[in-house]
Formats: sequence, C-alpha cells, structure tokens
Amino acid sequence: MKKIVFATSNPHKLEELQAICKGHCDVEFVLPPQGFDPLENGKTFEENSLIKAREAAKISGLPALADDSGLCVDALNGAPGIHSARYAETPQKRIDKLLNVMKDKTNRNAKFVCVMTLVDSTGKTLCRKRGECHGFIAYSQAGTHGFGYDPIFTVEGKNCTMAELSEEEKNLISHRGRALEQILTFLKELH
Ligand code: ITT
Repeated sequence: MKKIVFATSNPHKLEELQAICKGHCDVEFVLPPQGFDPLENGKTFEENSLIKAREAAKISGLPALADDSGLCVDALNGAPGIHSARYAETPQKRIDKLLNVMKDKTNRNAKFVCVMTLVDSTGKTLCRKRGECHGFIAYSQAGTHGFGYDPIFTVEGKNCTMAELSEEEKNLISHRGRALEQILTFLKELH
C-alpha cells in the first residue's frame, strides 16, 4: 500500500501523523480531494472514524486512514468526548468553557482517545486501533505547543500539560501516537 488518504480536515492531525511516520514507513499520506465533508453522525469514536475513512476512500478511490479523537472527562460522564471539536466555537472558547465547567470539580481525571480506522479503496475495514493517554484537567492553561485541549491537559506521570511537551515528547505518549504506532505495525506486516 503505497498511497493512503489521511481522511482529515485538521492540519494539526496531519502534522503529527507526518512527524510520527517520518522514517518509519514507506507510505505516502495524501489529503482527501476537495469536497471531503463527511457527516460525522456516529455515536462512538469507532463509528465516526469509519464514516470518515469510508467517505475519503469513496471520493478518492484510494485506501484511507481516519482519526477520530477527543477528550473524555470523568466528572462530565465522558464529555466532551466525540463532540470535542464542536464543544464551543473556537479552540480558546472550548478551553474556557471546560475550565469553567470544571471549576468546582475535585475529580479531575480525564483521557484523550484516538481511534484510527484503515479501509481499502472499497471501504472495507482492514484495521482499527485505539490509543489513549491518561491525565487530569488542569486548573488553568499552560504551554503553547500542540493544539486543541493540550494546554489544559496535565499528562499522568509528568508535571506539565501536553502543550508544555515538545512535539516529539507528545507524539511518544499521545493517544494519536499510540494508535498510529499500531497501524504502522499492521502496515509493515502487510509487506
Ligand atoms: P477531522 O474530523 O477532520 O479529522 P476534527 O478536529 O473535527 O478533524 P475530530 O472530530 O476527531 O476531528 O475531533 C477531535 C477534537 O478533539 C479536536 O478538534 C480537538 O478539539 C480534540 N483533540 C483531539 N486530539 C487532540 C490532541 O492531540 N490535543 C488536543 N486536543 C485534541
């Protein structure tokens, strides 16, 4: 499998994928053609990941890999979860909203989840992998690296937020890094 469409409109995901893959696989990841606009109406990360991968395969005629991800907070029964990208209008508003909702909560446990689904050019699932990264919701934001909720996610076992880690450090322990590592192993075994 030489060329795979990475079924995303999020440039940060693509940057992380390219950094993780560098030197570790001989696949060329390309973006979906114009008009890629999947209807993410699934109820789980697994369903939405498959919806995106199938849509990208359909409009490109190529195998496709999709990433559906989000932040699940224990005290909020897993919210914002699959709705993470739409929790509020802008990345900063999403951070402010979550900090505010969490301000009186003592249970700060949370996890980032990423489900990656690889389909062939007909939309058949070849492989699906999940990566998780556990941590806590911070009381205030810190750090400028990464994207999304990284500035308010304190990584378990580290004394800092995800946004205070370097790109390499994040990719080694992140939900996306962990899911992708398994996808890359699958791709290697195909050859
Ligand atoms: P595509 O569907 O086009 O891939 P998206 O950003 O809409 O892009 P999702 O529906 O999977 O993707 O939502 C993921 C959201 O979860 C993302 O927009 C962030 O708000 C959050 N998120 C996911 N991974 C993250 C990470 O590594 N760091 C911080 N926030 C993350």
